[in-house]
Amino acid sequence: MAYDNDNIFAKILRGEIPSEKLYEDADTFVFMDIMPRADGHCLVIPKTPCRNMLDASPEQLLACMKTVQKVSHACLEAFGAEGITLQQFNEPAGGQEVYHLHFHILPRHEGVKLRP
Ligand code: DGP
Repeated sequence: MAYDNDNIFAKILRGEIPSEKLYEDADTFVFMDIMPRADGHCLVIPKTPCRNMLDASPEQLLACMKTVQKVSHACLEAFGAEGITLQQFNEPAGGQEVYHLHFHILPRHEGVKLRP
């Protein structure tokens, strides 16, 4: 499937719409989810165009996963979390709503459910 340059996360990367940035390096960008399902719910995205995991390059996946691990450790400390749930959706049938590859980092506490 084609990549749409006007998706919301592409606009965030270009600075055309604001976001609450948590972390950035040469290859990835991390910002808070606008509809958090847990305290500290954030999104890791590659800086280069990529619709989702199905068309990602190995380099994009590696860069994202390195950042996921780094930011997950930071979330455990910053939010006193006891665990992390990692979510990632692909295509409409897979639950994807924004068509730029992203990984949800959800800090978790024992016995606390994710918000709907
Ligand atoms: P999904 O593609 O199903 O992973 O859902 C997209 C996620 O992106 C959802 O958790 C809400 C979040 N989101 C959508 N629009 C914006 C936005 O403009 N800013 C931010 N920070 N997050 C957004």
